[in-house]
Amino acid sequence: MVMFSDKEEFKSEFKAQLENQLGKTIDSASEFDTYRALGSLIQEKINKNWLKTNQEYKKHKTKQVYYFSMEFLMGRLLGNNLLNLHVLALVEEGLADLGLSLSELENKESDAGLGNGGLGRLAACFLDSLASLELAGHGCGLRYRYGMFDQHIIDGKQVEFPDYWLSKGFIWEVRRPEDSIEVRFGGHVSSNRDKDGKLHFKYENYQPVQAVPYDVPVVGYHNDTVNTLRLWSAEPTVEDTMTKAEREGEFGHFLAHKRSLESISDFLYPDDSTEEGKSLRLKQEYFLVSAGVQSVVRSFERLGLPWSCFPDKVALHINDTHPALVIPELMRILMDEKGMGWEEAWDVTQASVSYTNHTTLSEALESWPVGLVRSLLPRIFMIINEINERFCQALWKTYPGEFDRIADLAIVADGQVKMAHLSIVGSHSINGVAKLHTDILKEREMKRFYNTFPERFNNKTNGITHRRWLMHANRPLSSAITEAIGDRWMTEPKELIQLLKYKDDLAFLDRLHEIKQENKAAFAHWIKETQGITIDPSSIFDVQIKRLHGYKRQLLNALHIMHLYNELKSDPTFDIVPRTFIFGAKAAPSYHFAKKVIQLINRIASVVNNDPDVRDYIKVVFLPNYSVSMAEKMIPASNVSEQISMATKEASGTGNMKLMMNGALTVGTMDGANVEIHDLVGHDNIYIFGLSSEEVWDYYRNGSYSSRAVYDNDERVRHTLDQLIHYSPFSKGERDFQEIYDALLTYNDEYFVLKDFASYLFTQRKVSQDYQRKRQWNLKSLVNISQSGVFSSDRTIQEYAREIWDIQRVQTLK
Ligand code: 26W
Repeated sequence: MVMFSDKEEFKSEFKAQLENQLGKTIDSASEFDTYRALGSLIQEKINKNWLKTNQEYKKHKTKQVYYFSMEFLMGRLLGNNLLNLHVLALVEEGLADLGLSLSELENKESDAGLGNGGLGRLAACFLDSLASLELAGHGCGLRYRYGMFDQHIIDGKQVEFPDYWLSKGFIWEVRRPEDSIEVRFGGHVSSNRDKDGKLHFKYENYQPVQAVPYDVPVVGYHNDTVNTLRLWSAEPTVEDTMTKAEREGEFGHFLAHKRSLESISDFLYPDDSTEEGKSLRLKQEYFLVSAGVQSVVRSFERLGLPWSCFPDKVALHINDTHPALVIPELMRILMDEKGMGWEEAWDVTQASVSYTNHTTLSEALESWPVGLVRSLLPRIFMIINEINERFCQALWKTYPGEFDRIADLAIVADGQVKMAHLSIVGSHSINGVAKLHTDILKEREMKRFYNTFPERFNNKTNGITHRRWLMHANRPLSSAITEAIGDRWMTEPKELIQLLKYKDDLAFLDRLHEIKQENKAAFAHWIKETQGITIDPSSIFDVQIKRLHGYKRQLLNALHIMHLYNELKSDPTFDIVPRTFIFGAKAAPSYHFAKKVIQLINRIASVVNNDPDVRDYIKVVFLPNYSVSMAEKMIPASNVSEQISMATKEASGTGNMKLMMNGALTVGTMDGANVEIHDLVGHDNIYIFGLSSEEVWDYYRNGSYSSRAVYDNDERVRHTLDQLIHYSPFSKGERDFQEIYDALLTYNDEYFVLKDFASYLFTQRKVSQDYQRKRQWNLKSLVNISQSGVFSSDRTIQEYAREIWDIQRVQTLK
């Protein structure tokens, strides 16, 4: 589609938009006005293809994938939409003619921060790849009024503020009240048999809630595909409101009632690793699932096909277990509303649903108390029980007398509904997110399920969209790549491998270096403007950007910086390559230990950055409120990527891929997708350290790890740890970090931080030495960029499309 025939046409349409939509001129409009006008102008253009895409899908009865996720961490959309629509340069130049800067306008958009971290951002990358590959795949999520909390650092500590991202409106969404769906909670279910002996269920006295969809277009790259991200918002139904008002006769009651229903889509739970078991969260999950599945069933019915065709036309994917109620909800609709029998409904459900597991942390495994599920979702509970009964009976046939095994696999046990078990039993495909992670699922965490259903398990190593994370975030690098190898890599990211031709080309390696330096200078400028901190672009930019969690071991990084500080203080001739340590990390508000680590990092920053003896050599910056848009500024400027989780715990990681693609070198453990990065780039182009997964398991098995022994034997460890609690620049004589000290020593260091300390130090020294050998370093960086195409989410999505969803590219759109 040609959007604007040239720059002049864009300029006049843009000016007209400002006048007609906002009643402003270029001179009277604020920057936000111009952002809004530009956004709506682009949205109007998108609409044509949006309609056309939907019509084509309908006409060809194309199989549709619905990606159900409690999180979509979309970030900003303006820049990416312009890129995908092929008008980025034209718009940028047009705006410049009018005295406006596109990047300034982009900064006016609030991040759509509807996710916690990896899982939510993966969902967003997947949507971009689906549309870009002309695949019919849509997102199904919640329209939280408050997204991921806004993090402030006050007195060195994390303080959470609400993220009211909708305050100035979300220009990309379209409210579609005509597609609203009723979702029901509570009440009672009664059953009766008809004259043929068939059971019928009657659901009464329930609380109805209206689910109103807000659709966001998902624009494909240089094609005409526009898919949909459908976000549901909770509202009271009109009838319910009227009867309540009538009955109670008081306005206050009505308002309270309205608020309580709306609260279902009020906020994103800010915890990405511990399952809290709160009833509002269960309401959110069922609300998403019920609205989504009902609306999918509606569209399927419009095709006029028999129900047995449902799995040929629909794939329902669940992003972790949070939307696992898709399984009983589809069963409910097929049986209670469409009159299907159990077996038939079960076959359709199982053939349609597939499930991705994103973590093996036991505290993250969702389970709901039976009493809660029964009272909140009585009919769904009956169906889950029946699924469980039938599953256990089938197990009994295969494994007669094996009570232990059956109890272990049951969906309902010990008064809990186990969502992972429900997801596995109700899906035809179960995947992990990196090779190592999938092996751990098969051989350990889900071993008994794997033995029962080996054909269902498969791996889909994660990926990231190279359009947002390279083409848009790092335009200078992107141009240099295109000058060198042409532009095929943009649609075939594996073509980045062609860059290896330049491994001996000094001029090209220098060019890479210059680009990195320019990005670092721009980032340093941004830090100065926003944080008031001066950082030196000639120092190594070392970044650790991810949620704060014990297993991710930001603490290991922090202890290393304390150690460097001590070395510099005790030996002024200590040979050190200047480094800037940059952190971005949010802690779950209830995760006390993680918050302590944030406080420690901020304490280290204030000590190090203010000490004239060391501040020219090391700097520490903790950037508050890490987000997608901040990541886009940091990643292109990074030299070193910290991926230092305790082996076995990081399912995949995706930040590791973004940083690699932008030429940063990984310091990492053999965990998650680091293993695959290592296998691709080779040992010389990555800095691997620490225990392997096998070694971690060995320690678990023989219980022989003693952090106290490490402390006793390693003077560096002892000195650094003592500084946490004894008088030191870091403790300031207070007990702020006692808990960290205790976790490491009294509680035997759950994540092997001390065990890996020596190896980490050694590796970091090597990093510093290597960084000084510019040519070799640039070569390593080149190898990383060259090999990063494998980690494009286009590759990942092609695998899902072929091996799980059975969908093909929609060529008819061309
Ligand atoms: C119920 C609380 C809760 C919420 C979210 C538990 C667990 C989660 C997610 C599964 C956590 C998560 O985001 N996992 C991350 O998923 C990424 C995408 O697959 C991986 O790259 C990360 O390694 C994994 O930690």
